[in-house]
Order: sequence, then structure tokens, then C-alpha cells
Amino acid sequence: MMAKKKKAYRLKHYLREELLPTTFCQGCGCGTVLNTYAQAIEELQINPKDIVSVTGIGCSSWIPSPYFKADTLHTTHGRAIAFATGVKIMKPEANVVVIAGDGDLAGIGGNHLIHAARRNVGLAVFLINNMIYGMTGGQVSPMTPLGDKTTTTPYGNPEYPFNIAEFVAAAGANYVARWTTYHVFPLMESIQKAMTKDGFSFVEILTQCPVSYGRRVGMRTGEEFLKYFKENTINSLKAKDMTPEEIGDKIIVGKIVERNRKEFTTILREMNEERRK
Ligand SMILES: Cc1ncc(C[n+]2csc(CCOP(=O)(O)OP(=O)(O)O)c2C)c(N)n1
Repeated sequence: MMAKKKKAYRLKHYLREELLPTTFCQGCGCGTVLNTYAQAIEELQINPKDIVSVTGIGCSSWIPSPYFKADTLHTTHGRAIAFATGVKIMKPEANVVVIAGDGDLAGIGGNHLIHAARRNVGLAVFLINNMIYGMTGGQVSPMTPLGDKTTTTPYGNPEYPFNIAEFVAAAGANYVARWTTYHVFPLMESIQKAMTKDGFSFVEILTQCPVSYGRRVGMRTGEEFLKYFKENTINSLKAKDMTPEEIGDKIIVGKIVERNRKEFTTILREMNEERRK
């Protein structure tokens, strides 16, 4: 008997085709994330009509809006999670997804991120961490590594970056992971987990920005970043048996936390129903 042929993945089915090719710079990681995200949706057989994509302002905000074809809220810088929370409260059956940058979600929108994680709002949040404010030309972000040169830190960044995934896990999210654009297959599985898990799900995706960040830190191509991600990451399963000295400066990828706290809008509805009785 002939093996059943796997249906070809229809990337274009998920994109606003009239806007292609994308305006992402050469070597940018946003295209990899867009492709991985679309493939994750296809494999899950989620109908894009059941997704509401919410974003703020930045290059990475172009992944969900306008490129991914679903109902979309392209909101003000830093406020995506606040808008998404409103959508989830009024439309609990929707798959509400936030995709935005590190400046947007960890910088100006940091407070919304922490409190949505604490409340365990049923959102899937993908933080595209290119370690810089990409769209505005390369200003320091709360995720820029210590010592790195940017347009606003020409002598080197004097600040420590957030460990944003650990922070969101500590705040109370149900699912937290970190991957990079080098790890596309585990990233796809992690996106699927985040899309199907009840409660607040958060995946930090380290990506490359050769134009606004890389050229100032000696990585001028996407390939150099991918090699860096490959050589400087350790899986969380392996890291848990290692000392901090052994881990050193390596970036921990993989699952950070998974738990089953009840989701915020479910609690809210249950309380409302109880009150009405
Ligand atoms: C209230 C407000 N402040 C500042 C800006 C300018 N601005 C637009 S995008 C951006 C940073 C984008 O960086 P990030 O969120 O990391 O996304 P990236 O472009 O790197 O993907 C800033 C500061 C704005 N649009 N609105």
C-alpha cells in the first residue's frame, strides 16, 4: 500500500499575498518567525478566522500585521497586551495572539506584560527579541546585552538586560519557553503548545537584526547570528544539572515553566455568573 502523501504546506494561504514580498531587511529573522508561525497554525489545523492577532509598533509587529491574514488589531506602541486582554474578555472563544518586539513588550509595555502574566490571561504572546529597537534605527532596549554599542549607548550599554522569560514565569504564566530562529522545529512545537495551552503563554524568540543591531556588534549577516545562537545556547533540560559557572554566559533555551492555573477570563465569567444567581 502506498504511504499517504503529506499535504504540502500552504504558506501563502496564511499571508496577505498582495503585500508580498515583505519589507523585512535582508537577513532579518522576522520572515523565519512568520513562516514558523504559519506552519504551526497549519499543523494545528487552526482556522485563521478563529485567530485575533494583536500587536504594537515595530518591525516585528509586521509579522501579525499586515502579513499574517487574520483579524488584526495594530495598536499603539506597548499597548498590545492591554488591547488583547479586552478582546479575550469579550471574545473568550477566540485564539488571541500577541506578536511584538522586545521594545514593545518588555520596554514601554513591560507593565502590561507582567500583570497579564500575573492574571494568567488566556493569550499566546510571542516576544520577538532582536535585542534592539529595530524599526527606529537601533536604540538600546531592555533586552540589549550589557556593554553593547547602540545608537543611544555609543560607548557601550551600561545596563543589565531582563531575563524576560524567567520574569514572566515568576509573574505566574501557565507556559513559558525561549527559543531562537536557529531552533525552528522546537520553536514550532513551542508555538503550538502556546496556542493550545489554557492561560497565559509566552515564548521569547531570539532573532537577528543585522541592520540596526548586528553591524554595531560585529554580526553583519543573518548567518552569523544563527551560528551564534547555535553555539551559545543550552537546553533547559541540560542546564538544570549544571552549575551557574558551567552555564556562564550561555543562553538557556527550551521550556522554562508549565503549570495549570485557572485562566483569568474563566474566573471572571464564573464570578459574574455566581453574582447573577
Ligand atoms: C508612544 C511611542 N513611543 C515611541 C515610538 C517610536 N517607536 C516606534 S517602534 C519603536 C521601537 C520598536 O522596537 P521593538 O518593539 O523592539 O520592535 P522591532 O522594531 O525591534 O521589531 C519605537 C520606540 C512610538 N511609535 N510610540
